[in-house]
Amino acid sequence: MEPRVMIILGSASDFAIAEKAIRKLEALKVPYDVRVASAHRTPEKVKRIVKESTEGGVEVFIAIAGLSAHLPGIIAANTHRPVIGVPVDVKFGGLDALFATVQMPGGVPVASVGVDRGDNAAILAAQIIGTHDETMKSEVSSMRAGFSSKIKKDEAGLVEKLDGNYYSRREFKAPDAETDDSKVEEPLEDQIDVAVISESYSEMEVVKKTTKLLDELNINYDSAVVSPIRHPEEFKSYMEQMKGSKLYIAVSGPSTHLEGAVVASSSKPVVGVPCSGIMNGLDSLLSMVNMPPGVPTATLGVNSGENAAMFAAEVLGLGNKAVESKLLKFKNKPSG
Ligand code: C2R
Repeated sequence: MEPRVMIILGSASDFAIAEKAIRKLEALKVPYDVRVASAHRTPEKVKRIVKESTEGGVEVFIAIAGLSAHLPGIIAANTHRPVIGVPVDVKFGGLDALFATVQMPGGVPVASVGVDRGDNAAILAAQIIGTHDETMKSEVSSMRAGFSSKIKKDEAGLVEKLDGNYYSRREFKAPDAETDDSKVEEPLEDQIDVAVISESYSEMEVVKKTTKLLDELNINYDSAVVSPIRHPEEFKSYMEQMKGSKLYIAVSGPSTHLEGAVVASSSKPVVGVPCSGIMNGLDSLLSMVNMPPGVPTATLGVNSGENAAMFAAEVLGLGNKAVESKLLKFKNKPSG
């Protein structure tokens, strides 16, 4: 069995976070390997692992590092496969590692998950592999199907503890089934691979950076402005129309409700681009990246529309040779 996911730790001291990833990869039946190598202490070892793993068929890299986390960036510099970074809380609640992981320059994306969220990195890796592997896709969708029964059980346990005089319980009708967009009966004739969604025209400049590069990379996409807060029904019907797409890119402003709504409606990978409406985008970045366990967002740097397109190409390139070779040509072009 060859590893499909390569986990690299900056130090053995990050192992508690790696264990969370390992447990999820085991549950989702994804073959993986685990190595310790540091961009600061052993850069040649990092390069060797990344280059040989890429040639050997590893599909996704997970880089786990704290402090000045340059490891994910160095991995991304040496592969055209998707790299997921997990910032570790060693100091400052992990903010130092988060910024180092997520704020990559244009052309070299690292998708960050929340601080210490090794579990979400593993789920995201499985979602990425699921874009071209049906078995993996259904593993992720069965995992998500377990959310309803878990929440029902957790709620029942909590309700048992409530005994206030004014506590009065109301009964509700059974909810509709949660969405599962992993099953599309008929592949659409003019299949859209990527849906680029934003919630307001204020994010249009960032959206344009994404769609321009998707065009250059010959990736077919749809692009729409739909707000799940202002027009929830319109949002629902757009997601329904796009359910054949392989992944979503959510370009999201303050409070990032859009990205949260897309993640809630889909078991496919959701690439998130936080935008700098207020607080220079810090609020958007933090609310986007720190998703709860089970529902990751592949978060890129603030306003990094271009990196969203590059990351999408890395993901789609796993199952599409034409996208992969276009991406390789693009990456090898001297940059200005
Ligand atoms: P030690 O416990 O080995 O001193 O490491 C590691 O990921 C760890 O969280 C302390 C922290 O330093 C981090 N580290 C990096 C890198 N190498 C080690 N961020 C790197 O290359 O980016």
